[in-house]
Amino acid sequence: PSDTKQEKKDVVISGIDISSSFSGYENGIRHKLKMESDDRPKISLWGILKSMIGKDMTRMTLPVSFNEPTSLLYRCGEDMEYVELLDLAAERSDSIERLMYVAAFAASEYASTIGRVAKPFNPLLGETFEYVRPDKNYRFFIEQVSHHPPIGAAWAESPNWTYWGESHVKSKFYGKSFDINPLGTWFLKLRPTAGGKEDLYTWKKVTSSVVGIITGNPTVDNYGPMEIKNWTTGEVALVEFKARGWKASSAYQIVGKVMDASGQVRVSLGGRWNSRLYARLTPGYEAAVDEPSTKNKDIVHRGSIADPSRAYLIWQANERPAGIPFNLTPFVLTFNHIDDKLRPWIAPTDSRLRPDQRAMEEGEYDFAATEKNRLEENQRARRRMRENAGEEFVPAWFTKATCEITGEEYWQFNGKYWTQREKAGPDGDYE
Ligand code: CLR
Repeated sequence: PSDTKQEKKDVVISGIDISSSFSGYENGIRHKLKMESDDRPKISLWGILKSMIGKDMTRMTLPVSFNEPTSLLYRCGEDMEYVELLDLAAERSDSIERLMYVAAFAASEYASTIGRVAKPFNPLLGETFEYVRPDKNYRFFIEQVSHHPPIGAAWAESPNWTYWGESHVKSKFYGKSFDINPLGTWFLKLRPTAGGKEDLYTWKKVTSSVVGIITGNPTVDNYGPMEIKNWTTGEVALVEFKARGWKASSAYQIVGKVMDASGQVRVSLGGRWNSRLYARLTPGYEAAVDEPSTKNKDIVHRGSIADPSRAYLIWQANERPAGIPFNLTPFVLTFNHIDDKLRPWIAPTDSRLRPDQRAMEEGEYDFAATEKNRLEENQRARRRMRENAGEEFVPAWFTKATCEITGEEYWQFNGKYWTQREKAGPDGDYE
């Protein structure tokens, strides 16, 4: 299924060595789904939704044709699409430049929301998803730790950084729009390759919203302020996602600034979350940063931003080839891939083993619907059994902890997933 062999990189380990988790991924990623196109029935969203005003997404029963073959666990894993920005950040010796790339990373995940007005599957309690990229030297892991409300605890690692947080969204259908409010805080520990202190950054995700439901032109918009703070240095980046509004020109727009610990602006940011982001050195003042008219506008900048007279391209969205079923991105379609090498390594709780999501991506919508019902019935039965026995669900791989630096709660990964995986070996004998 794949032509790109993923070779182990010669990694210089400044932090964690994750290469022991590469087993199973030898065949590389897949580049397409089995199915050529999704011939889902086109039903009006408003026709179905109009009776559900005031409801949240988890309480809505929608025909499976409104689903896409992803889940909220996969949607969180999509944060990994542009992790190169974190490696770029770690390589910068100036903390303002590091923060600039971290802000670009925090904004980059929204590019994948374009053209994806579809409901991801709701993960089952205790469902897990692991995703390892030996070619990019990172590993990602997430566990569904609560069902109502739906909460996923995520933990990703690479030698230069650790990224973790709670994927917890509150959603509500208001009639005019369908709003999704992320509640959790995201943490990033960066280990600058030049040495020195580790940086700890935190931020919260912005609001996502499906607009244009009534007019029959549903679109995902992402809007609101995002504050990315470096707790080690006191520096802050403010990034504003502009709401779509009436004018086409404000669609997808981002404006922002990176400030030093005394609040002085050092770098101005601008661009669009669906295409490109630019930065300009603006010591002591703020300036609008827009797409330059030069022919070099597509070359991503990888050095220091030294020249205040020009804007540098710091992030560019990946291509979205037309014709991928469900409008998926080439990145997310690699998630549900499983082959004979990988199968024996993954946990029995891994999302790749969900028959309903598998059926969905293969276009067997009726089977997907009956399997989804069966799994959810089983989940309800397990919950009743727990209740009768007076037990509570305990996540296998995470525990609640409080961050000493920010004072906020987070899900601490116990790390055992990867050691268990290694111990179990290719026979896949988890406890
Ligand atoms: C946005 C980026 C965040 C993580 C995240 C969480 C929930 C996702 C949201 C993202 C994108 C929009 C989303 C939402 C859940 C439901 C909603 C997929 C990925 C869709 C568009 C709602 C469709 C509703 C109907 C078909 C009724 O980091």
